[in-house]
Amino acid sequence: MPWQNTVRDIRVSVIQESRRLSLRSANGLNTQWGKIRRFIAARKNSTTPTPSNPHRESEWKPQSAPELYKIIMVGTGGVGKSALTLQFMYDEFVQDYEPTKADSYRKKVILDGEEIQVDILDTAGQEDYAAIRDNYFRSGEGFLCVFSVTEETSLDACRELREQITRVKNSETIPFILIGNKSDLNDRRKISSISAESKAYGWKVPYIETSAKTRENVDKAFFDLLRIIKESKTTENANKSGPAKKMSPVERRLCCCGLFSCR
Ligand SMILES: Nc1nc2c(ncn2[C@@H]2O[C@H](COP(=O)(O)OP(=O)(O)OP(=O)(O)O)[C@@H](O)[C@H]2O)c(=O)[nH]1
Ligand SMILES: [Mg+2]
Repeated sequence: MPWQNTVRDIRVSVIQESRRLSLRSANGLNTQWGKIRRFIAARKNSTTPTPSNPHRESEWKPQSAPELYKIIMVGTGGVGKSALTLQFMYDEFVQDYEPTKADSYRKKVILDGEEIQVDILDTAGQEDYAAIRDNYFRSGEGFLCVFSVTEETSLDACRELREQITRVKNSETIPFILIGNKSDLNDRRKISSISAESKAYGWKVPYIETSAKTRENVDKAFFDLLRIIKESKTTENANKSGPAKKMSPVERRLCCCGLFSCR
């Protein structure tokens, strides 16, 4: 029957075509697998370690980013927070007074032989911005609380700010330095070094007198705070890892066999 022949011919050609296709895709797959296998082998044997090559991980020493230290400048308006920050950042004294809203700066410095990155948040001293202080304070690791030695009320403002900081951070031992700025204006001085020192002593924090104008003690103020932050980070990390857990003899045995976590 002619139509039966036609159907048989179609069936044969379909079978032939599908065999040809499956052979081709199998070859293609083989080729792909070959490529992938060769790629993996090459990566395994590669002598140049790369971050994405897990097989050379032990030899790969990535350049770790410098550790970040977050400093916040606080103090009432006009005491010299911005002037101190700009002197530390760019070695420049800004004579004009322009009230700050909030400015942040970042600088790489060498702290006791180790490169670190300092983030400085220069906050607004003006009362208009007092409501947003809590949010800033939460992110800070250390505080330079600045008052002007020529302005009596500015030291009282530091007391209030310290209370706010210790409340927000829920800690009395937060890295904090009391800064008496404008020490170059000695003839206009209203707050003696002794009274500021005794205030700082009561808070168990250091006291440093600075001048953003002459640059006196500017680096000292920032670097002393960075050292205190460093110490506090070290203590925090040590506390996190906690004291070595005492193991029972059974646990010790299991630990030796790898059946119990030794940490
Ligand atoms: N003589 C002298 N003037 C200073 C010193 N530090 C700051 N000033 C001046 O005091 C004024 C206020 O300084 P700023 O640094 O803008 O004060 P601030 O604390 O940032 O003020 P806010 O941004 O409003 O909180 C400016 O005219 C500065 O030039 C200093 O050590 N000595
Ligand atoms: Mg300012």
